[in-house]
Order: sequence, then structure tokens, then C-alpha cells
Amino acid sequence: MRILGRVTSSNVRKVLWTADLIGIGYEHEDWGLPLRDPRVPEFLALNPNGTVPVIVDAGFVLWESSAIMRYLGQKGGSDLWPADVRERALVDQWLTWQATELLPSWLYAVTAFLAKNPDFNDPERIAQSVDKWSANMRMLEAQLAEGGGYVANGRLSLADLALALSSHRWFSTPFDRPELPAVTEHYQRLKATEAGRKYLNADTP
Ligand SMILES: N[C@@H](CCC(=O)N[C@@H](CS)C(=O)NCC(=O)O)C(=O)O
Repeated sequence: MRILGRVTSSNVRKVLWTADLIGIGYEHEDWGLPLRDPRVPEFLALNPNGTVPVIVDAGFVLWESSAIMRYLGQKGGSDLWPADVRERALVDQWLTWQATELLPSWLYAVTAFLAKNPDFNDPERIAQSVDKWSANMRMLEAQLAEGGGYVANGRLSLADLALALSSHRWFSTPFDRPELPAVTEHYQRLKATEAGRKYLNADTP
């Protein structure tokens, strides 16, 4: 299997971390700016969005990081993607929430505070982003506190990987954060694992 995408992208790390934990072998190719422009015909033929990650598994092409995680979980028969229909649905719920609610909420603030893009300087939009991001992280805090330190079903799943990467963004961004003890504990616990040390480190915020 080929996994295409720069490791500095948290969406790519969702996929690499999943493949590592499930034990699926792969060849990694560094695509994505500034390393290798994905907006070239060769790459656009695989993913017309021109974004990473993409996988090519014996000719089968798939993009969208969460969809790739689910595919790898299913392919590997891993309990990170549970067989039980309701347990799986809960993992899916949090995986979907990470991509469609949590991630968009931080985009403006992270581009302003972490990427330090001078065009992202509207105080109202920064405040809105910080408020929404913090509200979402408080929701995750409540879930982890009630769920025995895991996002779904009281045990490790694909959702924990995606959300630990999101927490990494939270803790790497210099701004005034509310204290979230369950999120902090979950993040530190995953960060202390072999894969966590690889994918939740300061070089890749
Ligand atoms: N929803 C997509 C988002 C993909 C995406 O926006 N990827 C960014 C990196 S995080 C990208 O490819 N940016 C262009 C580049 O790196 O050249 C997914 O989860 O896979």
C-alpha cells in the first residue's frame, strides 16, 4: 500500500497512526506543500481535490482521512473499528464530529496563532473561533470524563487517534486555553505510547 501525504499534516498522521497500530505495511510518500505540490496531473488523477492524504492499495484509490481510517480498520479486522454495529456507529460519530465540527472550529484561530498568517487578524473572527473551539473541546472533556478516559465504548478506537491529534493542535497553539483535565490526561496517555511519541511531537504541531 502507498500512503501519500506529508507527515506535518494531522490528516495524514490520522492515517499513518492507524496503519501503524493495525500493522498494515505501507510505503510513505511525502506529498503536499511545501514538499511536493499535489496540484499536478499525476496527483490530481488520484485525488481531484489536490489534498493529502491519499492511499493506493493494489490499485484501489481512496482519499478523505477519516474514510481511509475506516477502510484500514475494516481491512485489518481491527477492534479499533468495532464489529458491533452500535459500537462502530459511536466510533463513527466521533470520527465524523472531529472532521466536520471540531476541525472547522479551530481553523481561523490556528491560522492566526500557530501559522501566524498576518491575513488572519480579525479580532471578532479570532474570538468566534476560540469560543467555538473551546466549547467543542469542553464537549470532548465531558465525553472523556464520563467514558472512562476513552472517546467511545470505554476502550481505544480510531476516534481516540483522531481526537488526540486534535488535542495536539489544541495544546500546540499558543493562546489562553481553559483547563480540561480529562482531555489533558487522554492526550498525555496517548502521547506516551510509541506511535504517540511519533505523531504527537513538537515538530509536527
Ligand atoms: N477533509 C480532508 C482534508 C484534506 C486537506 O485539506 N489536507 C491538507 C493538509 S491537512 C492539504 O492537502 N493541503 C494542501 C497541501 O498540503 O499541499 C481530509 O480529511 O483528508
